Amino acid sequence: MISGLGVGVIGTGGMGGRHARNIHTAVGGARLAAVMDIDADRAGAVASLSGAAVFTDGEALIASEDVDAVIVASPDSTHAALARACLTHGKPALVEKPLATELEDAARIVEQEASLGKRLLQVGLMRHYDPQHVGVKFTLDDGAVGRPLMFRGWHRNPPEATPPTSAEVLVNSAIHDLYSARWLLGQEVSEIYVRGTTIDPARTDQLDLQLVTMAMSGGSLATIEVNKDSGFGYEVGVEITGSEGMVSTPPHHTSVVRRAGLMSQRVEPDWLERFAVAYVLELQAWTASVLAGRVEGPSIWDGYLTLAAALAGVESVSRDAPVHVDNPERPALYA
Ligand code: ISE
Repeated sequence: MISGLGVGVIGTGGMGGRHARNIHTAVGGARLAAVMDIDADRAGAVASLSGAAVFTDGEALIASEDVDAVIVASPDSTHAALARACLTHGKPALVEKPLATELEDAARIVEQEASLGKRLLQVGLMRHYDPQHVGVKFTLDDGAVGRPLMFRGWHRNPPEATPPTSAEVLVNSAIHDLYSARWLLGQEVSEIYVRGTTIDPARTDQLDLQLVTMAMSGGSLATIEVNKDSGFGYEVGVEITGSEGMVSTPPHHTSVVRRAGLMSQRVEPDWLERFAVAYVLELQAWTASVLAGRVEGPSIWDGYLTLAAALAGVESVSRDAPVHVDNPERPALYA
């Protein structure tokens, strides 16, 4: 008999493909049981790693008896319905960010999970597992730099074949930094103001460089620079100013080369390389928590609040004004 948590992965693009490989090669206690993609060939190539079953329908994978837990890594607009199907089938799931693209859908998922009375879902807000971010969190929680006063995040991306819309820059990318600000400061976003500019003049109204300014519920300030076409590769970091000092993530963790009068460091090309370790740690922690019957990582409440802030940011862009962010009372399940 094959043992281990049978994991089904929905979506086998860059992120889903990486999750499937990590489940197969790097996560003890889990096995790749099934994969789903509307592109059956792409799903078949990933399934061949482990002899996993291939599906072209997400709900059929979720319902499969051989699937104990699910990873949802399909396009953003499909996350909400698949998250709800996992709850309906009582299957624990790691749902990639954003939890949903509409706030009403995210609220419905929160209600559905709350009615079950226990957490089954985790959201793929994976900076939570990046050793560099975790180091900053430890320093802050230790009180080593005093009371946190200001968060500054930078998030520079390589260009994409289809450039994101202004809204996608916030809902798909900046959502990670919104989580980092909330998690590291231990405060919610109470007001957001976003301005943007277009990097390539050939594009029309796509604001692919955005500056996010926020007021936080505990009185701290926060800014995020999101650049979707950096021209040099991928770079994500945070810096926090405290009342007694500052703490930041280190620069790139690639080797430093000194040669011919120059000192240089290779820049990671994309998130799959920059966060390679974090993706493994995320799945190891998720699998262990599912096996222990206690899902613990970033919750759908985090998914809901980060989406609320990102969508308020979208509204801020269109109104060119600061927008208040509603933070409803935290349900007991997410205390
Ligand atoms: C992508 O979907 C991710 O999750 C990456 O972490 C982020 O840096 C990138 O901007 C997103 O498009």
